[in-house]
Amino acid sequence: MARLVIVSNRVPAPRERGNLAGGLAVALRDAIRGRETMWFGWSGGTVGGDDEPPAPGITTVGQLTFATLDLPEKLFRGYYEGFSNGMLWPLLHSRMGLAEFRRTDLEAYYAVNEAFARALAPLLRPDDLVWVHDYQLIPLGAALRRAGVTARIGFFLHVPFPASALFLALPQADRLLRDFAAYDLVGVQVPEDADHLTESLDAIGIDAPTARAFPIGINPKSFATTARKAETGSDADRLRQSLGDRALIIGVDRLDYSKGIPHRFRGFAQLLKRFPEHRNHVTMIQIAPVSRGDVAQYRALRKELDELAGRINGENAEFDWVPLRYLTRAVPRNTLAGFYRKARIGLVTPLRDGMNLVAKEYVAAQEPADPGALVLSRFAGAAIELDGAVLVNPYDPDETAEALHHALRMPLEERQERWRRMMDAVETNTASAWARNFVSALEDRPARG
Ligand code: GDG
Repeated sequence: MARLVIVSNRVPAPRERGNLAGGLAVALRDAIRGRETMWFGWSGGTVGGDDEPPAPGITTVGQLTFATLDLPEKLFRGYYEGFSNGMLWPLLHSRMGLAEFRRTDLEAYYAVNEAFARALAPLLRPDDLVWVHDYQLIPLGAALRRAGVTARIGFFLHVPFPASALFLALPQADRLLRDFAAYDLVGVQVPEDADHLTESLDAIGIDAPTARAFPIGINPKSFATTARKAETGSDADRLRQSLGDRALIIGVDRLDYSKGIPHRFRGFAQLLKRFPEHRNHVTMIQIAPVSRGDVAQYRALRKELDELAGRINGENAEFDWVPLRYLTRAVPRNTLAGFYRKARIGLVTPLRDGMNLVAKEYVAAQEPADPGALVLSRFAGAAIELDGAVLVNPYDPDETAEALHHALRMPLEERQERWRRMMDAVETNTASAWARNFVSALEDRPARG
């Protein structure tokens, strides 16, 4: 079996390496099992000055080798906070108004990708399968080719790809698009992203492999087990006691403007205003761990949410009922699973999202005999598979309020029927199926060497 080489901006932290606990690591666990694998990426550390980064640190745990690179502080800022998160993230989520372009950031982005390639190329063998992840590393494939790498290289974009009229507003968009031609396989979440990418490539006449949709998923069996166990845990117990017999609505997102959290809060406020029969009978909890707190747009969002949550509670609370509980801390994964299971409604309303795994986790966590309902944005990749959800346009708080009202009154039979349909999808497109399908599609590509 060919060796698998995974490249992502972040690699699992040393303490997670034994059991691969974090996001992408969980998804890749099955693809890695039984296969010699190297995982290459940024170490999480920076070094002073603008110098060439030191040689990668290499550690091996069983069949898995981690190779991680420290990055020069200044380059890192331009690459990560500047171009990746300050420019590409908003652009790829169709939020050009939030994007900030600086030529120096673009150059840092390319310089880091070149540094990654210089450090990685000597570690590669011609028959490796190299799998590059996400928008921080679009130019890596081309940089590896320049360094003489002939191995098969695939790229997967975890976030959406916008319509070409929007993408082509990016300064030097053609340079970035040309980089896709170095890959043997390009994967995106849903067919719409593939169409959009093709449209941009065609617009400037680039012959790159046709992008294909590989919808990412979770491991529903283990998540359901976690949720079932957590249901009797002390956190779920405290939550239950604090709610009394009120229905729970849950939202869980990194604190990110793509997730539509302010719109969601307004939708909840509209529910209380327009359908007052729910007042004092429903409580919403929003878990939104702070993310990218060094980027100005994220600080502004946090401030907006602080004010909005304060106002909604100020205007609606009773002396014995606080309608909205808002936490900017992360909660442990098993606690989260227990909370999903307790919630009558999962409220997932991104303005734009590649897939959205929270929607799938909420479904997997439900009790089959008495499942909750999912209210889901039609602009999440997950909406294509989860057609048993109540779909909303998240920009309209009234539509969200109406969907919540409908979901809160949904009869058991309808909830069961919708849940079964969603669970079938979650059980089909699992994390392991995603990884297996991508790796085997890459393996099917002819070698270049
Ligand atoms: C990107 C794309 C795509 C959240 N809060 C806590 C917590 N989480 C976990 C959730 C879920 C994960 O974080 C978030 O995943 P999403 O898919 O919802 O969103 P992004 O982080 O934006 O991910 C997205 C994904 O990549 C994969 O390709 O689906 O579209 O944007 O697993 O449960 N986990 C814990 N505590 C929290 O407070 N433990």
